[in-house]
Amino acid sequence: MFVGDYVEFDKDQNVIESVQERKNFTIRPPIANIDKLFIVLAPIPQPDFMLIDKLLVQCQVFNIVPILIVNKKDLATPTFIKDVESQYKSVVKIYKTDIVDTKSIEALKKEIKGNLCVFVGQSAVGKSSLTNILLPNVMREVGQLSAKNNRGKNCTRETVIYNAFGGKIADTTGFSALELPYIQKEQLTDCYLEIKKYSVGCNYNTCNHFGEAENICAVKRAVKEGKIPLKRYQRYLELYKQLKEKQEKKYG
Ligand SMILES: Nc1nc2c(ncn2[C@@H]2O[C@H](COP(=O)(O)OP(=O)(O)O)[C@@H](O)[C@H]2O)c(=O)[nH]1
Ligand SMILES: [Mg+2]
Ligand SMILES: [Zn+2]
Repeated sequence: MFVGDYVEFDKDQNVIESVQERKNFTIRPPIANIDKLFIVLAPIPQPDFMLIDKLLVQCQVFNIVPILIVNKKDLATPTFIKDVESQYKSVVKIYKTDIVDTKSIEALKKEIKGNLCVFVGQSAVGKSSLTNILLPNVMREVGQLSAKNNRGKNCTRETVIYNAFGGKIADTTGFSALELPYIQKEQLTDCYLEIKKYSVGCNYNTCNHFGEAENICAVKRAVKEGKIPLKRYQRYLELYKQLKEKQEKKYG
């Protein structure tokens, strides 16, 4: 059983009779039937962009719509915002929020309607704070940034779903690391939408978009021309390598 499961419940016997088929589920955080993932990041703590990329891959694999929320915009420099936007604006809708400027959070309500939405992201980026503003009647525990290392501690211990704005919101335990879902390395291209877009121009459909020469690989050309963000491409290569090593270990 997962949080988010739809079940047949026998009220008289007080037992769950069956669990309906899941649209998707993730182990970390443990939750089923997610429609939208609200991926929260902030200038502090410093974003783990690899984590964000992995979450975006997870969304593609599990058929979840990702939404990127740049929280603590009150603390963000224009350079920071530009960096995030230049990396992600072509693949995911981005909202900029600040928990004091509650107007900035209004737009999220429309995204929630009709969907089970889950806040994810590093500890202390403001997931619980955002949930508290959206759900003023259920206060969630808000953590403090640790002054020592600016990393924040993990305050939210369980996953709970709330009804709101014609949809559902779940606040989860934060996490700092994420295993990629089990996919073949070849599938990774499809999960990086901007790479997928340009890969149709590669000369061979077996192109892996790293070892090939630029005149053969349209992805490499697009990176060179700045059409694919370099940092995203570099993390794609890193993930590709990780998946390759995993597969070789398995079938070694
Ligand atoms: N300046 C600023 N601080 C925020 C904002 N959102 C959250 N915080 C602070 O960041 C810290 C961590 O927030 P919390 O909601 O517990 O993060 P979570 O671990 O992601 O649930 C708390 O001290 C919040 O008050 C924001 O928009 N601006
Ligand atoms: Mg929290
Ligand atoms: Zn290629």
